[in-house]
Amino acid sequence: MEKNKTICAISTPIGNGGISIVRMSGEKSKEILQKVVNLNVEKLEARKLTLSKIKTKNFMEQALVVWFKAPFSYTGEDMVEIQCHGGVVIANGILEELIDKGAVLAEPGEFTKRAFMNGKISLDRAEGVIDMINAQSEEAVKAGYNLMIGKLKEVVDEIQTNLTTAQAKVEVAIDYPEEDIEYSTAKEIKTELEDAKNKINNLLLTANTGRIVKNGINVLILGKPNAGKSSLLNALVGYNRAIVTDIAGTTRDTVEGTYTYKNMSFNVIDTAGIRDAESIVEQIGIERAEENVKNADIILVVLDGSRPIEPDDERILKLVKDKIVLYVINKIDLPKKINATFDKMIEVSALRREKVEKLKNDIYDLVVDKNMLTGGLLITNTRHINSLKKALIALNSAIDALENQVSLDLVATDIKTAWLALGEITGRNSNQEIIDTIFTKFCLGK
Ligand SMILES: Nc1nc2c(ncn2[C@@H]2O[C@H](COP(=O)(O)OP(=O)(O)OP(=O)(O)O)[C@@H](O)[C@H]2O)c(=O)[nH]1
Ligand SMILES: [Mg+2]
Repeated sequence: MEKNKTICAISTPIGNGGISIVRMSGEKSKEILQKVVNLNVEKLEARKLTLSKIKTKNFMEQALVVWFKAPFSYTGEDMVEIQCHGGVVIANGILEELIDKGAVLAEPGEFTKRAFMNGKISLDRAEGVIDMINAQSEEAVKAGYNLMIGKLKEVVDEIQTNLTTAQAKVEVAIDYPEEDIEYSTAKEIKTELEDAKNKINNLLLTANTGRIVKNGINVLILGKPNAGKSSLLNALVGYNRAIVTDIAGTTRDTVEGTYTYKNMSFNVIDTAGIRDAESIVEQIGIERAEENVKNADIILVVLDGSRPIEPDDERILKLVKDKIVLYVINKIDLPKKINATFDKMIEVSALRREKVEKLKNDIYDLVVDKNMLTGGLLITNTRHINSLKKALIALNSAIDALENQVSLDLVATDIKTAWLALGEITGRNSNQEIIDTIFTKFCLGK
């Protein structure tokens, strides 16, 4: 990224629509705008839409233009937005014109990256922006919003204040080495550190819910051939996603589909029926099915209700122990022959789409901790989890050193380490590589 270049990009999706927005940010925004409009840009009031003709190499357009004066813009720089008629040709033509007049095409996420670089938003808040855009469910939007408006930053700043307070007390004690650290001072330091620790632990408690809110809940379907797994996938996603036949061994590879239920997103994975495979292709499919077990948040073990439990079923029952499992007795429209009951089970007919809503509700209840979905802050990002854990380890070590009166220098070092780990979250002290990786996940024009 060249900081002083003026960048531009189309911020709306490419395609036909009512309006497209072309954005520009940097020192030369206004100067470049002047070259494409037929009004005097010096007379433009900041943040006010004005209708103007736009002249490009090959066509004229009429559009709304707005300029933002630094630092009162998204990026913190002078910015221009051109709201033109939707359509690939118009937006591209205007973009090319801006480039021709001196702007350069922005990299993905560069507007937000500049906002971060110019101190407009912290790194975690920028990540909230990506999460909002990529959200697959309303719960994911809520989580992204909280991050974007700075709820995590607020807590992280508070924890860092705890640490700074503790650190100041440690430093004073270090400066007077001839006296033993007073009991009351040690206690005050410990209180700050414990307070910080509690806040971190509370954040980490939300991480599992945060993960499933952001990425969706992984629902894995396992069962012997012909149990009706693919039919169940189709019933859940609401259309014929997977091929269904009465030939055992129809599904060879994993097939994925998604649905939303109660504002959460669910990723369903249908797999090859598990049995002693006849072909190598089927065998590989079965191995894939088995590999998916560890990433599943819940496993639906599909059993054919019109047949007794068979050795192939038994193999699956062994595979899923230690996981959250819902036993789905399928084909209840046929005479019941199955001779087993399970703690968590549901009877359905995938073919007739019967009890599908109840199934969705059971899945939801088994996986989602509703107390966590009260609109509060959730930790949704592995990067944040890692930094919090790093800070926690350092804090435990600091508390340990303090309690055992090891050395105050050690306490100070540990507190510093914790402080730095937390600073990675907000970007107070993140390295450039991490920052670059975060922003490349953005889309163009944001
Ligand atoms: N009567 C009845 N038949 C069903 C039901 N669900 C599935 N079937 C039938 O069972 C057969 C197998 O269904 P699939 O969904 O392909 O089964 P599968 O478990 O995916 O099978 P593989 O991919 O071979 O492992 C098909 O003929 C389906 O129509 C049901 O609820 N009732
Ligand atoms: Mg199948």
